[in-house]
Amino acid sequence: MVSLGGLPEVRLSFERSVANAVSSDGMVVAGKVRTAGGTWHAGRWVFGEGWTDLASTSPLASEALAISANGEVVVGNLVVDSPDLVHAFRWTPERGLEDLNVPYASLLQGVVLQSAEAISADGRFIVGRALVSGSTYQGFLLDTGESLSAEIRGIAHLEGFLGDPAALAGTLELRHPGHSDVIQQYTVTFDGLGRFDLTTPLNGIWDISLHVPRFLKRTICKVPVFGRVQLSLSLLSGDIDGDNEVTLFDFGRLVAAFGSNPGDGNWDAMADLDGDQEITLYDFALLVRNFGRTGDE
Ligand SMILES: [Ca+2]
Ligand SMILES: [Ca+2]
Repeated sequence: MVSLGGLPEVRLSFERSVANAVSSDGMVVAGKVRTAGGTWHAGRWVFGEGWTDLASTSPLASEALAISANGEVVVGNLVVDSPDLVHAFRWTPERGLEDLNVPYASLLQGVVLQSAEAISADGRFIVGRALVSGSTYQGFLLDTGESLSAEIRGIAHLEGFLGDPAALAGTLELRHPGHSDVIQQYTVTFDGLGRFDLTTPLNGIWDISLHVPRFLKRTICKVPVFGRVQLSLSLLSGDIDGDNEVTLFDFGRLVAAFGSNPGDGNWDAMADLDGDQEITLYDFALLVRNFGRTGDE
């Protein structure tokens, strides 16, 4: 449990903050903070940084009620100096605090967006309370038409591999859960520790597969890809011919290249399973360990 405190300059207030919503990784919170002037303002709390007053330019009250999965879009309501009394707002790091009635005025026609109460994980859809024709309150669903990208960060544990993972390239596939059709494919490169990082506009629940030459494919099912996702994948070695099984065909290629070094006529880089630039008994041992195995679908 973490106590979220309040604004650093407001230490003596009995009520200092209220938290209403949290990002998918738990690192960013939206809510309200008591200001030095005693007003509640919409606030955004970031782990390790504390609260920021999102409405510091206004003397009037506001409150953040919802946040996108990546913590970058905050919505809520703010008191306005007009007969409408209160308006829905959106805050982003790039655009700051915006009254939602302004950028989407052409979609509203007699409707005043008074409070934004929830936002979809990808930041595209906002719902809340609207005042319609000045007479009734109704829920609203606003399609902003703008989705946030999601970030997939991962680490590939490459069994028995002693070479530099940065010299390898892998293929990462997104498929709908339980389906075989690949919806999107990305080439991933690794750092020296096998870490990779990519962004995708395809927010959703995905089966994610990683294939790296020499290794059996690894799939993680039903990964919620919103905001920032962290994956850890252990890849088993031995698939020299790339058919996602370790069989006699892989064994045959290893035997044909046995004892070779780069530059030799029978050198086969794929058979160098441990990546030490020689085809030796160590490569053979990796193949034997996984003989008969099949990679994930
Ligand atoms: Ca194979
Ligand atoms: Ca080797």
